[in-house]
Amino acid sequence: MPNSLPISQAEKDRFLSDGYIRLDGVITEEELDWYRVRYDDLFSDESEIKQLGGRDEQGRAALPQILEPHRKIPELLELPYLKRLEGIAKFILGPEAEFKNDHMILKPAGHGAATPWHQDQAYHQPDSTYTNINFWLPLEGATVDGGSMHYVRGTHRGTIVPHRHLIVGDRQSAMVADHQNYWSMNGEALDCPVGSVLLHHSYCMHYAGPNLTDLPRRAYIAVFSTPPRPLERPFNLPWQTDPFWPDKE
Ligand SMILES: O=C(O)CCC(=O)C(=O)O
Repeated sequence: MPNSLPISQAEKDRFLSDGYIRLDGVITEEELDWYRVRYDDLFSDESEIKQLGGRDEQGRAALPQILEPHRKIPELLELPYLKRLEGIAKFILGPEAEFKNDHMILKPAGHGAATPWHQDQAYHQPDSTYTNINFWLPLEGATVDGGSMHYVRGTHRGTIVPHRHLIVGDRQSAMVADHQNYWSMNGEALDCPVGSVLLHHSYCMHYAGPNLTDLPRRAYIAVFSTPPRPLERPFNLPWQTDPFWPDKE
């Protein structure tokens, strides 16, 4: 892997203008192999898994997730891949950008469900504005049929739209933005070849399709951010305090 950052000025400008981008040649096969082994180890421990998408009619986990894998495997933070991401994050957001957290979302072969359209900002504390970049790495690459990501251009420059929980009353379940069809009509789907990574801004509206292939889609997501900027008037994000919102209205 060359020492120079795998991002050009033109790619940075496109990220700032669109709110998302694909970068190629960010991780080697050898590094991916390291992740693949740890990934499967973590998912073999049922007690670590959170259910982002509940279970399907056959009782299978639709969207299993591991939160903060670096707490289980601290070496993750020392890997050259994460150092590379840190360099990219600083290049885009400035020297204050640093690692914030990570998670893993598995879409099991053949039945991994869609991750609904949402903004990551819907999960964040309402008293601050966050500028985060999610680095979305599918360990064997991802096609659109295999559950790759979709984005709506320019949405990172807007505000937080209303959200609710995918499963009413279940705080573990995914956030779902209002008007899913509208976002689908305006979204762009991106393939992500092996070794590439997709980046999106925390206000960017995004979605990942169901996994229709016979291979699992194993995504490792690392988040980098600048310090949150406190707001004089906090947002009101009722779904954060009331998992039944807006069904009780
Ligand atoms: O991997 C997925 O299915 C969704 C990822 C996502 O929503 C994110 O990285 O913010």
